Amino acid sequence: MCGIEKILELARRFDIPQGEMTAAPFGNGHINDTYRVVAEGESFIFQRVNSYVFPNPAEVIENIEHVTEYLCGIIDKEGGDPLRETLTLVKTKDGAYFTRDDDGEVWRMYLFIGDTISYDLPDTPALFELSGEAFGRFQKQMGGFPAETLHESIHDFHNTPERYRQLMDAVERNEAGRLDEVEAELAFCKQYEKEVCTLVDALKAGEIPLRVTHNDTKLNNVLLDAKTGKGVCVIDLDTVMPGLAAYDFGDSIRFGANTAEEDEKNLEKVQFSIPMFEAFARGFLREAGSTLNSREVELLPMGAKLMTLECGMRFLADYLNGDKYFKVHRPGHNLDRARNQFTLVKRMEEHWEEMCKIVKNM
Ligand code: ADP
Ligand code: GN1
Ligand code: MG
Repeated sequence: MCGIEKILELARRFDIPQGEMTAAPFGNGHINDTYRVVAEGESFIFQRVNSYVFPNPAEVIENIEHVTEYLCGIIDKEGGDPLRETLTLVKTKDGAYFTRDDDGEVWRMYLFIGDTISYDLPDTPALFELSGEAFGRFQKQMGGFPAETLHESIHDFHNTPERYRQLMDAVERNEAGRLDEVEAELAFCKQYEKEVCTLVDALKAGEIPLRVTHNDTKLNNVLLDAKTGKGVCVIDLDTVMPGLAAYDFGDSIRFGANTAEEDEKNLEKVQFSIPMFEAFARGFLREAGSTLNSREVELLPMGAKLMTLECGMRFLADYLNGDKYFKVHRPGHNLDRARNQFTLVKRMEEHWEEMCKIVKNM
């Protein structure tokens, strides 16, 4: 993290009121450094893009520029408010969409979307249904976007067999010397060596199409209206890339149908909530359902299972690599997260028939 003085100096390069200005850390993201800047009473989100995670931050911002411009047009046509319903990048005084600090790190700014809440646990199925609607709508709105114009901001981001391979690489290297602690977790992952290929195999076989997807659809990446709870804006567009519908559906379920937070250490609290699953599926399919084929719908529960397993494998690999990717706030944080995700996979398996039936009946 940088000192506040330095952040204010960087923020002043942007085309915002230049009088009294404050900055404070904001939100619970695992990747970027996020601050709320208040300039003469007007709020902005100011972020240092994580250059370890995104080796080419300029390309990430170019993607966001194109995606938000496109969404702006769609929202306008639908009679909505583009300044509230999608992110708006703020330009620097020189007309650029980002600036670099002395270390070469990239900083960008967005309009702050006020009177909204982002949750780390959904309060009720009704609220989670609204989040499902928001991500389903995002997928529908992006339906006509020329996918080939997007940079692949992280190569093989949700390629689950590749994530499995990266975990095995991390095991091989044992960089942080932590391998002895994770025997049980590794044995758990190895049971899924074949199953991790299910979604990419369905894509290769032509059963399901590549779409423009968000790829990071956790609940705190959608802003909900503070009064009505309605989904206002899908944020965190760094990973918008070609992907599968099951990725977006699955990642939301991974986060929101867990009865505990993602890093809860008491694994008895980690249960799979069928009412949450059902509510999200209803909201998501209400918006995106008409654009999905029957095999895509059928594979949504598999998306939930594989995104949860994959995220657990990513946390575990990062633990073995010495916590370089995800921000950690305590020793063993990534291992706690991995154990939590693997417990959730087990819980999903206990509810598997029910999950498939719910989706089928929709
Ligand atoms: P990360 O990639 O680290 O998760 P995000 O872009 O998701 O970073 O931002 C972190 C948090 O900041 C979000 O969860 C949300 O609470 C808040 N946030 C981000 N953008 C905005 C915005 N434009 N308006 C209001 N809050 C925002
Ligand atoms: C990261 O950026 P954030 O905190 O919304 C990660 C996701 C993981 C998630 C786990 C770019 O999401 O892929 O699922 O943490 N984002 C990136 O909480 O790797
Ligand atoms: Mg985020």
